[in-house]
Amino acid sequence: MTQTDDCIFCKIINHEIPSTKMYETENVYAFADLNPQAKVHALVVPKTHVKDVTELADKDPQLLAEMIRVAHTIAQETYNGQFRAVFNTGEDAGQTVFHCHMHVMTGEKLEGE
Ligand code: IU
Repeated sequence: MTQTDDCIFCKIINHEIPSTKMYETENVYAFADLNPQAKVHALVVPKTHVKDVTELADKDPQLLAEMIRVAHTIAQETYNGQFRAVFNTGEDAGQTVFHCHMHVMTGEKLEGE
């Protein structure tokens, strides 16, 4: 079994599990979070399996930059281009799915910090 065989986000990227697609490039997939914390809440994920954003930054910083551009595009398409981006990194920080993902919240004026 490879690392990706039991990864739910790899299955979403491969369309083995359905998702509501919000944006896609050759390297990045974005879909609606099932438990939205804002009017628009996307999960932006690299199509290659890396466990978190620190691994991605080490292995492929350009792909990390592409994820930011995808977030900006989603925010432009659904709101005024402004968005909140969160990477939960590690169990103690609230990461529950160990395939790197950026929470992108937008679509409204957000409360809090
Ligand atoms: P976290 O940063 O690992 O805690 O975020 C995981 C997110 O993935 C969380 O917001 C879930 O609602 C979301 N999610 C999803 O949208 N679809 C799924 O099948 C699963 C989790 I599992």
